[in-house]
Amino acid sequence: MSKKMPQENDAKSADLARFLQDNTEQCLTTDQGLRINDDQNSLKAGERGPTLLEDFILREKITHFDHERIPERVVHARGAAAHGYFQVYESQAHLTKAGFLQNPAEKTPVFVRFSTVAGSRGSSDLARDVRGFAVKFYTQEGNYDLVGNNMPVFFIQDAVKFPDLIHAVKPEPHNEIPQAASAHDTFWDFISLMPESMHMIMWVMSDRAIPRSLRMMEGFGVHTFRFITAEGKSRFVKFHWKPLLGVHSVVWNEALKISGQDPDFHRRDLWEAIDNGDFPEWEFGVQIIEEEDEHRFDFDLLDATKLIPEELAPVQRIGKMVLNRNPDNYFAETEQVAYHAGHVVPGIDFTDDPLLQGRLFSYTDTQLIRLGGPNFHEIPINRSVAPVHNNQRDGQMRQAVNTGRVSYSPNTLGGGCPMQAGADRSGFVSYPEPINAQKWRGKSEKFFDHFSQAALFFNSQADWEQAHIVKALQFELGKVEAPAVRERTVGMLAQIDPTLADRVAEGLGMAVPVTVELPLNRSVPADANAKDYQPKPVNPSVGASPALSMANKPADGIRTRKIAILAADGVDESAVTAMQKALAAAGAQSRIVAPHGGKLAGAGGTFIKVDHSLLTTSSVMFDAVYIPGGPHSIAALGNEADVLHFIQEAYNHCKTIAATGEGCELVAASFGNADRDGGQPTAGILLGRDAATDVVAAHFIAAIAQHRHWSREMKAQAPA
Ligand code: HDE
Repeated sequence: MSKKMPQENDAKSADLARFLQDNTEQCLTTDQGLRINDDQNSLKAGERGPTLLEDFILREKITHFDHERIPERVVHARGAAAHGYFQVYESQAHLTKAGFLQNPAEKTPVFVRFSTVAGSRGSSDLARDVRGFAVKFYTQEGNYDLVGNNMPVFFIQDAVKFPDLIHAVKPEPHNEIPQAASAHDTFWDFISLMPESMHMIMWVMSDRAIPRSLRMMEGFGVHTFRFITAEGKSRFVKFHWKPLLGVHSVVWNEALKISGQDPDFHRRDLWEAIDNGDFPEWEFGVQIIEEEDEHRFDFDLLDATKLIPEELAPVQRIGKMVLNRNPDNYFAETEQVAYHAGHVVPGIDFTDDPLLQGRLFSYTDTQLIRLGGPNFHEIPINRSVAPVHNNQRDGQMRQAVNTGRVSYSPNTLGGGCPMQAGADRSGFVSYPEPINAQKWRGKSEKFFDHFSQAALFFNSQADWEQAHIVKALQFELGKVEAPAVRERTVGMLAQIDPTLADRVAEGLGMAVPVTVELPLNRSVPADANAKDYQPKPVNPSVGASPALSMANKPADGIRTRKIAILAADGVDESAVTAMQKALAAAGAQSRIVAPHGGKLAGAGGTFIKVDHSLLTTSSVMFDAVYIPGGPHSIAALGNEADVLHFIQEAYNHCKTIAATGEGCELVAASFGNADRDGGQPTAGILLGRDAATDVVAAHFIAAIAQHRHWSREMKAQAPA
């Protein structure tokens, strides 16, 4: 009998149980099941002798190791994923025949992978970047992949520009610098020549590109898709994911520091939340556009650089997704999962969006190089729960042992199997969209309104959000060395909003160019049949869309937020306990941060476990800070430069800071008279010198729920 390791034995559960009972059976073996006697020494000629080529055990082990890496994804290489389920609230039969959207009692398993786009597999989670939000639904009708992003639009309108975009943003080819960053010449050179990218540029320069947590991001299908009913009626649909924890971001200075402190910040946050039973949840939303309204808008529904403002087509929340299980093995699941924009089920169909159409080719092609052959659908994470029957055979790493001699259709020798389902047995039927057109290389006129929705986005942001966009552009363009690239980009920004361009130019110490050099690719003669449309100025009717601002997302309590409690020996332990209790009751997590690890001796003689020494963490790892009293504790903390920096940095990042007892003196020592701002209390600073801890805790919790206190940002700041 073979002596496989239990985890490799996925079929025979009785064998597995027996193996688990009897640990002595778990001997180390070769891949052929041969028991290994000695795994510490290679086979040698004599005590000091040369290693023998004969050592097949050594060779098997090293050979496997040499082949352990596969090509990383060309984009979205860095990711983190989780298992969960999706449930529809009520039948959507009036919109689509998709099986997983019919029955509220049915839970459809999902596997969701979040990612950054530009960085390599080992890059930081906190890069300024769009995040991938890819959901694989394992439905009874086959796998459905909604391969989206955390931003509702994209840089380019046509798939043919994708390799150019990615080449431009990736590290520059001569020196492979910079890693996971768009702040360099080639990216902005490309962008400055692509006016269609301006709307997406507003999004990636906003704080949406530096989320507080993957659990606090929206998700979007980006393209317009179709829903098809059982009667064959088609409607246009845009897909949304709305996180129940709200939509929150960090600030750029914080992102830079988190990248050093914990490059796995998002990955760890997702893992720990699921491990703690704080399961991330999103509602699934749809915007529906009737077929007859296709041309109702100023923009083209097929243009992926445009969104449909929620004020024009409300997002209907039709179901919920819960992520409740971490992967068992990163490589087997998160790395080997293969999403594809073309994995659809009956009831969901494509539109002619030229970006989407190109994606339908790309995803299978990329899996072939990444996963090594055409059988990647047999890797456990990619397997459909619906039975698979077809005449595909053979190929690299084929797992299925197909029996019989028939591998073609039509056949009689195999009883005609597998048979075509036909539409009446829910076989997939493409929507019969009528097409009567000339071939050409070009786009419709509405695609050329590049600036109106960029202006819509900018106009819809709160003051602090606009300020962050301006700063981000100053940072990115400040890293650009070629003056002409900076000028062209600022000229492009002036097309969106002259005040935006002025503010960015001021920070760069340059003037806004009076005329914008037209992008090079526009000077190329158009296809003989195509019309030569030019970029249009901002549509004067553009207003604001409140749904686009994070400031308008509903407040959502402090569930899963992380709060630092700064303490040293002699801390007032009753204050610590009262605060910990209040925070835990609100669903938050508190951590004791102290000058040393191990335990603290409280003023009353009890010991408190330290979670982090000051060396191993910093304020950027937390959402808020509490400083309890205790004269000895405060005296000790006051001697630590790291403590003062911790408090100042939390202040500068607009986080909530609370103190009780002598803790208030430490806050004052950190940045002067911080609780007063022109006689008014400073937002988010709660000092309760003589107040009961639970009273301070109630205010603290309410203040943390606001996420950040942006009014502080406009004031002069201590250096962080
Ligand atoms: Fe992708 N994209 N993409 N993309 N994409 C890939 O497929 C591609 C686009 C998105 O966690 C690749 O398996 C082209 C838009 C996500 O595994 C590749 C174009 C959107 C992920 C590919 C686009 C996305 C990918 C690389 C322009 C948002 C990660 C590895 C037409 C709607 C999925 C892979 C995961 C991954 C091609 C544009 C989302 C090369 C050609 C727009 C979330 O096939």
